[in-house]
Amino acid sequence: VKAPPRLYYSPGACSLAPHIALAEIGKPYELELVDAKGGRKTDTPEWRAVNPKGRVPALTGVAGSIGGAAGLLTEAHAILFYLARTHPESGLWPSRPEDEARAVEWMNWLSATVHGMCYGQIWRPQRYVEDPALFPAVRAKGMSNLRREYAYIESLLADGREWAIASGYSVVDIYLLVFWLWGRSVGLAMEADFPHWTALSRQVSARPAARLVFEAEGVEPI
Ligand SMILES: N[C@@H](CCC(=O)N[C@@H](CS)C(=O)NCC(=O)O)C(=O)O
Repeated sequence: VKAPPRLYYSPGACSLAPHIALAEIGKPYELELVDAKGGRKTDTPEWRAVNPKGRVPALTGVAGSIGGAAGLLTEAHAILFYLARTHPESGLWPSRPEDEARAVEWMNWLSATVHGMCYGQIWRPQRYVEDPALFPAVRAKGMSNLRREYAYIESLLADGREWAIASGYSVVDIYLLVFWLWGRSVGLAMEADFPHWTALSRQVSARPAARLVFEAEGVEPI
């Protein structure tokens, strides 16, 4: 019998998305806490021996290797894809190629531009410049980049669609919920300025899976 997958996570981090996907799927899984806000335990030799990237999320039990623990899968996008794709009954991954391509399009952009660039600048300015005196300027630029990308997300969701991609509820909506929560945590007026995105995020967060995970990670519900 195959051991249940273990998700390495930090409360409220992007690992929240695969955590909700696991809860949606409803099969047994294990959790291992890597860090509670601050990023210290992610950048230790112990954790890098497991995940050389020094980040969360990571999922066990997937054939292959990225140079750390055998069978470890990293990248929120890849983990969401894998979980949804291996549990077609969950309906979390679309089946038509054009919908699949849209899901990849959303998740790649959210991961690289919104997370990697904007939140990297806001939360990890030391990745961009050495001089701490310049951190406030990097953070400010990150916030203005974020506002532009968030306005763009809102404009896409304002066309009357119920979910991010045409085929219905998917891992993309779960991923979008994480970015909604992060917007709230950096002080954006999410309800007032992003009403369509807020409606979508409320639909996700009202589901039993998200409620369970909010409770488990101590995330304030929407
Ligand atoms: N590209 C990766 C980024 C993962 C990432 O940056 N995770 C954050 C939490 S949201 C993290 O582990 N930060 C700790 C650190 O950078 O030390 C993904 O999408 O999974």
